[in-house]
Amino acid sequence: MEHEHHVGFMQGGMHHTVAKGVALDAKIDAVTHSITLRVGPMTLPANTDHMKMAQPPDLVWDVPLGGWLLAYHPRLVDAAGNAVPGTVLHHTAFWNENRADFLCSNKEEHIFGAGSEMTDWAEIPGYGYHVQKGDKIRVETMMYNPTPTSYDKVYLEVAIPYEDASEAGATPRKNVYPAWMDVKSCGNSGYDLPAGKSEKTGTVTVKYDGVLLGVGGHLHDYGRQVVLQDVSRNETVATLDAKVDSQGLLESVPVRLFLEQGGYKFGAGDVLKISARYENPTGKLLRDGAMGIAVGYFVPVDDTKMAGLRRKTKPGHDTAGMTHDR
Ligand SMILES: [Cu+2]
Repeated sequence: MEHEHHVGFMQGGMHHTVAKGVALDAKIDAVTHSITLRVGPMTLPANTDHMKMAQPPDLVWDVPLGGWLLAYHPRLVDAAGNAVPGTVLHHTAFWNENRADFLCSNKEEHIFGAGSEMTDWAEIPGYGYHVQKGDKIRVETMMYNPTPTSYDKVYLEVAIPYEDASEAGATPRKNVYPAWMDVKSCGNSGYDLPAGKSEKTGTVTVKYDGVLLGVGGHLHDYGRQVVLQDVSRNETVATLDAKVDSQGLLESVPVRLFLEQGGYKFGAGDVLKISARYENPTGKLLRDGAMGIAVGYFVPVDDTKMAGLRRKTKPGHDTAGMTHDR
């Protein structure tokens, strides 16, 4: 099987210094049915951008059970357990190396992501992301520190409630597939952010009938708005206006749910258009400074069609701590 370079969410084309001693630890609490992944420790000097910061290597989590991952609750803490502001997380991205993305088969299935806004992915009752025991989840994390305070021994923790299908009394969930609808279409997500106002648009084509349960957005600092449209139906699915602070730094992007209407219907062949608006007040082009992604959960009408997205683990990707220099 030929080796393909995976198209990274964020590190494609970049050459970062790799931070030493950063490991991935997984703790499973069988009583509360929650797994906590912990990436660290990381040293974050004050006033350091993401290009200059030494970055954690890609780390791989071996899923210890078959069943469903239900939610993702990220937070940043120091060695003493004190909260560290989310603003130092440039972003983290989880990828299932055993599956292809349903919108962009050149990419691995991107199951979770968060940036400075520390998006909490809440559980949607009745639904979950299906995993098989031994699935390899690659965790990419990029840090920065725009604040005047240095942070030492920082850990990124992500709590993941789960349902173990092998347990007596386990409640099967309906499968959801994370949908990353990107202004870069199926290419690398990052792009150069020009000074001033700018807008970028891209399209992706849905290949399956199904519904979108809801949609949120992923932007970087100075991002203002994400719009998702179904061009084939001439409809606007959602317009998401970001909350930013007085400097234009990103605080949050809202989430729109379509649960009450049974989800927003997509048909196989529908072309989706994504637009991201930015207002960069710095007066300079920020290299690889922007992303614009509408993110939602997709539920196909016929789940059996999604089995074709499973693939064998690529050779050379089974070692925690390996880095990808592209
Ligand atoms: Cu990003």
